[in-house]
Amino acid sequence: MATDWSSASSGARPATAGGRRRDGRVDLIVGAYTQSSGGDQAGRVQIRSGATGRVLRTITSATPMENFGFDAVGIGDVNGDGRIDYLVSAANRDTVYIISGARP
Ligand SMILES: [Ca+2]
Repeated sequence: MATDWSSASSGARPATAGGRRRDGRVDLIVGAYTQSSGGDQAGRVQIRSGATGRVLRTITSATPMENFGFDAVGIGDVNGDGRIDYLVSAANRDTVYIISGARP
């Protein structure tokens, strides 16, 4: 199945989110570091289903020019809660976030 990443907005950079679903597919994490819904070029990331491309979760920066999502990747379950966690960089702040896979 081909996935259209144009809906992920500008600066889209997909990577595997880690972990494998029961159907054998892996979800994707898509960083859109120039996306501006939370502030001018604040950036955002989306977790998308590897099976359908459907958005499972969106995390949006509210810090203008942060470029959140420049790098985004699944890093396994680092806090032991059974859910895959994520590492996301914000290029213009020299900051790296570790984000829990648990829903807020
Ligand atoms: Ca976890």
